[in-house]
Amino acid sequence: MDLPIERLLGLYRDMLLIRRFEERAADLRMAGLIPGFLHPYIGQEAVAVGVCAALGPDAAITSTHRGHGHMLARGASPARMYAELYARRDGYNRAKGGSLHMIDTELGFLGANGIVGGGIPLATGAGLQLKRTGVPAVAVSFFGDGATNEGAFHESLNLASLWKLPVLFVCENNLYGEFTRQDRHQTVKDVAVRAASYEMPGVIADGNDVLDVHSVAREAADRAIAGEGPTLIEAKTYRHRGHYEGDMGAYRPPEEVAEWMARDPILTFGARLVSEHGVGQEALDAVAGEVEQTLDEAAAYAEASPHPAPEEALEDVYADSYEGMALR
Ligand SMILES: Cc1ncc(C[n+]2csc(CCOP(=O)(O)OP(=O)(O)O)c2C)c(N)n1
Repeated sequence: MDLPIERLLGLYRDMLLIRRFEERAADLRMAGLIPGFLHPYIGQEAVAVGVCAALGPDAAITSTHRGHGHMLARGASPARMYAELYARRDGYNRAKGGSLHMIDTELGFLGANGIVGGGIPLATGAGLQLKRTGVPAVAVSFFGDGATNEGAFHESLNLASLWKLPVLFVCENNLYGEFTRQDRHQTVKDVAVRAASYEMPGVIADGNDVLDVHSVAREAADRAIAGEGPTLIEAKTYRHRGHYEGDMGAYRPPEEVAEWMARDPILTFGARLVSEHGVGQEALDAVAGEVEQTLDEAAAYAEASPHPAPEEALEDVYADSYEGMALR
């Protein structure tokens, strides 16, 4: 798939934005400015960016506990995301979501989710709604290899296949579920083979190659929109850091980490842009400069945002009505 150079640079920029957003968030947390846990997405950027670049404006997306990358790839505001991480009033969810449960429904981003596998049935329901209303778009669920052991994964794939729903099930296989190697929690090596049980295509993508992910996602989305049903995409990738910020990852062999670090999705894509697409190093440096400026402004916005008042904790918690129906 040939993408124009501006789009390729856009993919590079989006991956770098995710990487630097999280590296800076980790520093801000160390400095005591961000409360709570962070589960870094660093190393997996090509998956979110490759998939989201294949989606139209009506797509619905569900995410995981590692959700910053998916949300930024969908085009969310880094400033409002930092404000949410800082637990400030101008954050996406007015400090009630935090890192683990950030939502932007205007972008069709139906939420990061602390429940492993929790987003999979939500995306399936969104796919049902897209099909019922005839909107030519897909619902996408991102999840990890560990989530494919959950009942919700199997129930969702079964119904999505039976009803030919326009859903992309995107498994980011980073080889570990929390601190447990994949071969200690699953009999299968390739999660994609699980698609066979539900008579849907199971496709493996190189999760460190943004263009490969993009073309696999584009094909799956085209099939889904044509009424041919869901696809299970397994993107093989690796997280560079621990399960959460602060986990030193002692359970991973250093050779394995080094091998994957050498295949860093951003460095390899940058090198390809230079060698295969004639992009100058100064153009990549300019993108990096823009990303830093965006994040400087985002952090300043978050810091300037007020803390919510204690009584605001009870706002936006319960619905007063639902589609015209009064609730009690
Ligand atoms: C239903 C449920 N069970 C267990 C947990 C604890 N937990 C949090 S993350 C995680 C591992 C998830 O692994 P995976 O789905 O592969 O995602 P990854 O962390 O690799 O991105 C577990 C078991 C949880 N949050 N929810």
